[in-house]
Amino acid sequence: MSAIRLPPRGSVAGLAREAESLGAIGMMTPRLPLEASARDLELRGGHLRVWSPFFEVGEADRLLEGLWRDIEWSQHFVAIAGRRIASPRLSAWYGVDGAHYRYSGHRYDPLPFTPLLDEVRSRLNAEFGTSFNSVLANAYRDGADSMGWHSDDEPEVGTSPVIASVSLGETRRFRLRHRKRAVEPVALDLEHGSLLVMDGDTQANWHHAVPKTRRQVGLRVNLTFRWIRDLGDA
Ligand SMILES: O=C(O)CCC(=O)C(=O)O
Repeated sequence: MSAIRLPPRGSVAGLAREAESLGAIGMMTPRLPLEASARDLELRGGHLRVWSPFFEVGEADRLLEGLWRDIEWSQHFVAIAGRRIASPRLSAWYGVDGAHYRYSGHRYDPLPFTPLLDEVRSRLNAEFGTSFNSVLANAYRDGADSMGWHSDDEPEVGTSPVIASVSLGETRRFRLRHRKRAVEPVALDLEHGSLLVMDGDTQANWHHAVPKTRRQVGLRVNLTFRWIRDLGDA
């Protein structure tokens, strides 16, 4: 654990705004905690909601340490221009039986949820009335780790998926750009203990990325919870 540079303690700056219901999104109707620090970002053909913080700092520290320790991290591969490239971050795919996930030409079979992942999943499902049954965990070890432009639009997640993204550890910039480049891009700094929910047609209309940074940054763990619709191939 000594190799992990944990984020400084102290409160995570939040944006005070009264939370209100997200309303019906797809088949799910999230209920938001009234005390949340939330802000909405209405995008052209998409919608984001950010809670910063969602987890108070002690809880976020506990999750960061425990997830870094417990998750079976490995390097995934992405296909770029016909070449198989090692993704510059560590990842792991967890889910219920049958929650297979395919991207860049590879099928990932789910590992069973660790207790901590299940704790976070249960918390989100209880807060929002969602049915998240899988999560892609990502570890960005330093500023050289990154994720390129993509959208979470694999057929398994259906149309207009709700993606809940938990960030723990170092703040990293999250960028979005519209598929039609004329639309103004968006950038968010995702802080320790924050939650970003992307819903509506965000995945259909926007790409997102976590670029490399020259800043001296340590570990960031990110969890993107999804609902895999088709569990038929368990
Ligand atoms: O690390 C993040 O904030 C985003 C991760 C992501 O977009 C993905 O893994 O699909």
